[in-house]
Amino acid sequence: TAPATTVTVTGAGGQIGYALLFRIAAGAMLGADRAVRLRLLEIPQGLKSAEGAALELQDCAFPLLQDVEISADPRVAFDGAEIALLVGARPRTAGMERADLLAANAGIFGPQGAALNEVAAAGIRVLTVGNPANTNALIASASAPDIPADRFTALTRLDHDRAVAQLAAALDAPVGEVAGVTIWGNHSATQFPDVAHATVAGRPAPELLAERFGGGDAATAWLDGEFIPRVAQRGAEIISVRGSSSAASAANAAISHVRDEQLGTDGRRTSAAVVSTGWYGVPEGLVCSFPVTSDGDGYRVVDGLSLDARGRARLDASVAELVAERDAVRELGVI
Ligand code: NAX
Repeated sequence: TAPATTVTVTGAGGQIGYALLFRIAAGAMLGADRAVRLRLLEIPQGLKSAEGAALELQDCAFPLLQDVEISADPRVAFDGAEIALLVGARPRTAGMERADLLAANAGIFGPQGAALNEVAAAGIRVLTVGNPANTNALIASASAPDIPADRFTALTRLDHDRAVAQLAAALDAPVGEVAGVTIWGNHSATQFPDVAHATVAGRPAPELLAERFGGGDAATAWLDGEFIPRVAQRGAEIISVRGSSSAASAANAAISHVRDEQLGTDGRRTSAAVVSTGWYGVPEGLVCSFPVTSDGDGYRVVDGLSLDARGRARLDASVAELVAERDAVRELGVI
């Protein structure tokens, strides 16, 4: 049997952590043949909650779970890590400006990036879930100069899966028949969920939407007026209905993201935020969501998909937000 894989989860005492740990330990992320060693990072006030989760993990007697360690020190929790899920972040509180939020998170993701640089395993891959996810990933990557930038990604898979589900529902099709959806840009309200190259049961989604809504213009009106806002604001919808933010679906998306990155997608396209090297005109260095595939050794951006004027404008608007976030972080002297 292969040696156990060391997986570090930050914010492990939070609600996404609670929805994530048990599935990782059960083999949902790396497969039923890979043992895992869990390292949980929390801040002091979150340690008890992480300890409680660790007790329950023990009670599950997962055959794949080799051990669980908890720490409030990133250099301990990231020691030997092969996969890191950066979930813990500073949430926006009332009256907090964007610059304050970026600064508070820079104070988390900067030191965590530096600790990863120092103590993680050579093959480390890092997924940032904590918001603002794209820019937090950028900060972590910039703070880890010895780790190749393409090892850092941010989660837009939840947005992707939401888009797949909404498209399937609109066309009354099984979700498994939907392929080729893309989330472009920032994991924020400016994101662009794009179905221009999507297919449903092998047929182009734009054609099916035109049939469903009675013409191409009506289909575009639905995309702009209902589909995109629904997907982009689904997080707020969940909060208003559930009373707290998405947790199980976010954990599920994080697991799918890492599983596809580690085990491959068999040519299937998905979405992930990766460090741009200039794809689709997105400035180099920004952590931006793109269409990606994985061969089991990290994500590769699918280049050369066409964007019409409407799509280009939407991507440009989201990229402008990423540039503004990067510039704000630069002004703070963090990157
Ligand atoms: P919770 O508040 O339930 O849990 C966060 C946990 O992180 C807490 O236990 C806290 O003590 C811990 N923490 C805070 N600072 C830390 C640090 N420096 N080191 C280690 N741990 C630290 O939030 P939860 O609902 O679990 O959400 C976690 C993050 O995911 C939030 O930033 C949230 O905005 C983000 N999300 C991102 C999504 C995405 O698609 N990218 C979707 C879901 C979610 O909204």
